Amino acid sequence: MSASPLPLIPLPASVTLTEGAAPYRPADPSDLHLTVTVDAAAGGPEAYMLRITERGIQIMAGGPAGAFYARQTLAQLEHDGEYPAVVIEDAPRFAYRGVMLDVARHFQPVETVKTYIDHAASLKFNHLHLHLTDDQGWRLALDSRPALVEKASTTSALGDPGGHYTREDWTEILEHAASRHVTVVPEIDVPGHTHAVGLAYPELAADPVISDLVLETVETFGGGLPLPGHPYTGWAVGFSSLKHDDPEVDRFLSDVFTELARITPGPYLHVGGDECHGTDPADYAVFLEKVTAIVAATGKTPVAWHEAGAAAGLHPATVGQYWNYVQPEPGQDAPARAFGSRGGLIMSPADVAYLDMKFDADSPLGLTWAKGVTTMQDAYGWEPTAILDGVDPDRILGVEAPLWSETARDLADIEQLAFPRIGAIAEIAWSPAGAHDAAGFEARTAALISRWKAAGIRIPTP
Ligand code: TNX
Repeated sequence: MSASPLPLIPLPASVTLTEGAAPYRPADPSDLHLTVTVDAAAGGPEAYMLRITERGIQIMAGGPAGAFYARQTLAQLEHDGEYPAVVIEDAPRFAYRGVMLDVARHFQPVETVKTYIDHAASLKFNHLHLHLTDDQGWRLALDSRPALVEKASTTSALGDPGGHYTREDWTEILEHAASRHVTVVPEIDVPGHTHAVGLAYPELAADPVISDLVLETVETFGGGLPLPGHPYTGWAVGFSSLKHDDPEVDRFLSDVFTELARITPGPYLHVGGDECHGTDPADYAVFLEKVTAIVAATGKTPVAWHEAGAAAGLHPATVGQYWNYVQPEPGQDAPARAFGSRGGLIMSPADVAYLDMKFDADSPLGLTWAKGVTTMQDAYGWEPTAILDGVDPDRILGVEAPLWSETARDLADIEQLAFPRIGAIAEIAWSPAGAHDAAGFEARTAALISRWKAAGIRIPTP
């Protein structure tokens, strides 16, 4: 079917309403007469079948994640204590369905991260990428390098207070994510976006490179120029770099990524690699080759922003994360394409998938650099396998919606930027390619918005 009359996002692979059957109304809302069977024969680990009859609810799932997703679907189907009589057979299109939260520009407390995990998991996302370090702060305590949070975590962008996650906080986030079948992908961004590292280890940091882009950003948004040894609270990018050809930097990378691997259960460690405008391309390539080799040696799979694809000797297992546009700018597609023959690609085109772009020109929240305002139609109207010519669709691992936090100070800001566009990315990530249907999606979104609001989620009123 092309459009579901039911308020389901993401749209399941198959929805069949049982003709003539009355909705199911459990006599006792706390007892749904629910049977759950988990059996690999029911499909992949995330697949499920959900059958609702007048007598009760039956779930058959390929694995515990599938049973969890069946319950998310069930929650969207409930209306005034009733459930439609329906048979749903469902499985995801993409294995990697991610959201990203930037907790470096504005630190976010554990509770906020947990709530965002809940929001994402309810839409069947299964990865949370945490951007843990940037020029403005280092947010994860590491035993091997305690000075990082001691000296470089106390402030945020706009001069707001900072913060960091202790090891206990980190465990709490990981456990909460796991309980929602969400894998955490931690990012330590190198060699650029490292002004904060210089607060703790001045000897590792190269001098800031003040480009025209930096001057322009400071002119438009304020925040002043970055000064070595002083916390940076603006949001210019591309001025900082770790040194090259310095054995102390190698030791730093090895300490940081080895410890990160030890405290992270998931398969991926993100090494960043974006916007190194002040770094010589040859030095950049050597750096990315080194850091992806360090990560691979820990047994984890490195992930890097797509610029890193230009480095010929990148570790061959490295996954690329594409963040240029749906129509790639000249020179952006070649490095991204190079991941087709490495670890594959996660697609985050900035003009459609960046939840920190403004949803409306008048809102103080959000940025506009990625082709201005990103509407719901923009967020829904793209095809992840059609962006990079010459990359086999099988090499597209999935989709991720980043939310950078230059303007997002707290959960209310995050929710207003994310909702309802996060639903569009969820559907692109989960639903079959052929099921996409803008009119149906709009109707389903309208139906869900009132529920999201009733659940306390802050959603901008159009
Ligand atoms: C670009 S996209 C960045 C971030 C900014 C973001 C703001 C990418 C890999 N880097 O440093 O926060 O724009 O939208």
